[in-house]
Amino acid sequence: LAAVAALAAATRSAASPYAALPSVIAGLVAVVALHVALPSRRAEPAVAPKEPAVRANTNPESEVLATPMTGLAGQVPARRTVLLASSMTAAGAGLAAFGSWNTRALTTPILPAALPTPTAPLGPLPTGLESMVKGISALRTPVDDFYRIDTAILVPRVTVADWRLRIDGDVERPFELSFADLLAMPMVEADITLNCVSNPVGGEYIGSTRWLGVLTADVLKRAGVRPTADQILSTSVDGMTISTPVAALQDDRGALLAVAMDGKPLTAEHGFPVRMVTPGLYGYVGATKWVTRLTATTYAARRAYWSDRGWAERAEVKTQSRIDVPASGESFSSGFEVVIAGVAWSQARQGISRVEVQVDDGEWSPAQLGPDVGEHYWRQWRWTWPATSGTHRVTVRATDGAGVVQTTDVAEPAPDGASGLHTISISVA
Ligand SMILES: Nc1nc2c(c(=O)[nH]1)N[C@H]1C(S)=C(S)[C@@H](COP(=O)(O)O)O[C@H]1N2
Ligand SMILES: [Mo]
Repeated sequence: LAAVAALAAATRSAASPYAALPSVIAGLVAVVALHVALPSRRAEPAVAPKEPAVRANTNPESEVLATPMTGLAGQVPARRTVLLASSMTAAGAGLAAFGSWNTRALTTPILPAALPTPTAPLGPLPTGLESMVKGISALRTPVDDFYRIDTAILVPRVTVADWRLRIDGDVERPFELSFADLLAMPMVEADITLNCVSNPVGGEYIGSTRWLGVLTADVLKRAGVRPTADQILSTSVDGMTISTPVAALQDDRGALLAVAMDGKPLTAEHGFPVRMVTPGLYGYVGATKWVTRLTATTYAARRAYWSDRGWAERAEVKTQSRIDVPASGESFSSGFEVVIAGVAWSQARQGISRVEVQVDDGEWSPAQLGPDVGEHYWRQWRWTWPATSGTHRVTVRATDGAGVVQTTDVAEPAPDGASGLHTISISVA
C-alpha cells in the first residue's frame, strides 16, 4: 500500500523530488510497528486474561490502559509491547504531522505586503437585499461560501516565487511573466459572477465577488496573438487544460488574470496565485485556476480536458433565475405575506432588466430588483405575496438586458449548461 501511495505521489504532474517521501516513511514505520507489535509465539505463550476485562486504573498518574488488549488468537501482548507499539504509532503520527506542516511551510505563499491598487478603483459595493430579506444570497458571496469545483484531489500549493506564466503558441513574441511582472502591469477591479456549467436549475454552483487582476487582453497583446489562432488553451500547474475563444479574451468584456477576490489574495482553493476569470463564460471554458500557460492555437488543433469528455467546446452562460427563499416544501400560515426572493443573471446578454414571479398558473408579476452592479454580476430580486391557503407552485423567470426572456426549454447541465424555469412548492395553511 505504501508503494502504491509513493508511486501515486511521485507521478503527479506537480510532484517535487520529495513527493514519495511521506509514503516511504509511513511504510517503514508500519513495518517496524508491526514487527514490534505482533506477538511472537515463541516469546509470549498464550495466556488467558485472569483478571476481569476492565480493571480500574488505581493510579491516576499512570498511563496504563484500562482495557487489556487482546492480540492475535486471544493472546494478550505484554504491557511493554503495547507501550512500545503505541509510542511507535504516536511517533509515526508526529512525523506525519511534521511532514505536512513542513510542506505547508515550504509552500506558504510569499505575498506582497499589500495588494496592488487598481488603476480605476470601483466604489463600494451597494447594500444588497440581504439587509431586508433573510435567506437571500448575499450580493457579494463570502469567499468561505464560494462554491469550489475542480479536478484537484489535493489543492495545488503554488509559491509566488515559483510561479511563471508562459505565453506561447501562435504568437509573434512568446514570453514569460513572473508574479512581480504581472503585478507591475495595470491592475483592474471588476465585479463578476462565476458560474459552473454543472449547476442545475436552482443549484448552488454560482458565486459573485469583486476580482482584482490584469486584463488578459493586455497580456495577450504583448505576445501578439496571430489572426490564425481562434483558441487560447490555458494550462494549470496540475495539468488541467481549458480552452477559451481568443475573441472572449480580447474583446471589451474585461476577462482577467485575477490575483485577488473580495479584497484578499486568492485562496489556494480558488487558484492562488493567479487564475482566469472570463465574464459570460462558464468556469470550465474560462476560469482556469493555478494558471501557468496560455497557448494560442485553434479548436481544430487542440482539445481541452472537458471537451474530450463530451462537454461543449464553447459555452456562454445562459440567462437564469433562482428562488433562494422560501425553501421548497416550506409551509406558512395564511394571512401572512410570503417573501419570495433570489438572484438572476445573464452575463453575456447585458445583465438583467426584469424578474417576474408566477404562482401556480396565474399572471406573471414583476419583482422588485436589487442594486445593479453591472451586466456581468447577478441581480437580487424580491416579491411579496399575500398568501392564500393551499399548496402552490412558485416559478421565477428573468429577462436579459436586450429584452429576451429566459427559455422555458428544459436542458440538463451537459453539454453546455442547464436551462428551464426554477419552481418551488410551498403550502399555506
Ligand atoms: N486548474 C483548474 N481550474 C479550473 C477547474 C479545474 O478543475 N482545474 N475547474 C473549472 C470549473 S469547472 C469551474 S466552475 C471553476 C470554479 O472555480 P472556483 O472553484 O473558484 O469556484 O474553476 C474552473 N477552473
Ligand atoms: Mo464548472
